[in-house]
Amino acid sequence: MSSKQLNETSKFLSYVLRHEPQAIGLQLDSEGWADIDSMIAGAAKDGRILDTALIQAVVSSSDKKRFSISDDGQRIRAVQGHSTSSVSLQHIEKEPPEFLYHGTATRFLASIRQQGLIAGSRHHVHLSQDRSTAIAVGQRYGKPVVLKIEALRMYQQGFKLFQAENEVWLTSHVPEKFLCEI
Ligand code: HQG
Repeated sequence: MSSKQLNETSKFLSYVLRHEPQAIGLQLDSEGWADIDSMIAGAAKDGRILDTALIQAVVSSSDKKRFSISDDGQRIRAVQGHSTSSVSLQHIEKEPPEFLYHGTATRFLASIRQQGLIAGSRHHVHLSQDRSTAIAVGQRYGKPVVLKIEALRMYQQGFKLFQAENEVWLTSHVPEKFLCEI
């Protein structure tokens, strides 16, 4: 299995498990789970040949632990990052550390100063525990900039914060007043 094949398959799994399951006629339950055999069959109709060994290799090699497989080995899901309305994953609510970080591109800063951080097409705003992850995230959209968020203060004021299985922090909205170093 080449790293190119793993990477392309990972992008395909993100696409169908987070965003467009209907593209291959796949059903996700409200917790995001899909039957692996149905996913393989749906992908095959679309001309994409998957097998369980390839899927398992993608799951175990994912740098960000994007996916998980059920204990019985029958089902797969993306652990966060969804935009599809068919899923409403119940993430664990947690007290965050004092600060969390969000990586974005400089061209979004004016709008972020107006509106705070909004989820856009995804279900949540994504935050990370360290600056280096945030820089990598921001780089995808242009010149990266890292925003520091007063996460604990948000939590103490009643905002809900969640941590996904892969340790990415999630929240609905970060009002501008909780952004520092912006
Ligand atoms: C920006 C990747 C204008 C926001 C990463 C971001 C992450 C605003 C973009 C995960 C804004 C949304 C998610 C506002 C936020 N005005 N722009 N008010 N508020 N934005 O891709 O956080 O590799 O939906 O800063 O690692 O970049 O896919 O979110 O630039 O964890 O597993 O709007 O995706 O994970 O972009 O990335 P995205 P994100 P994977």
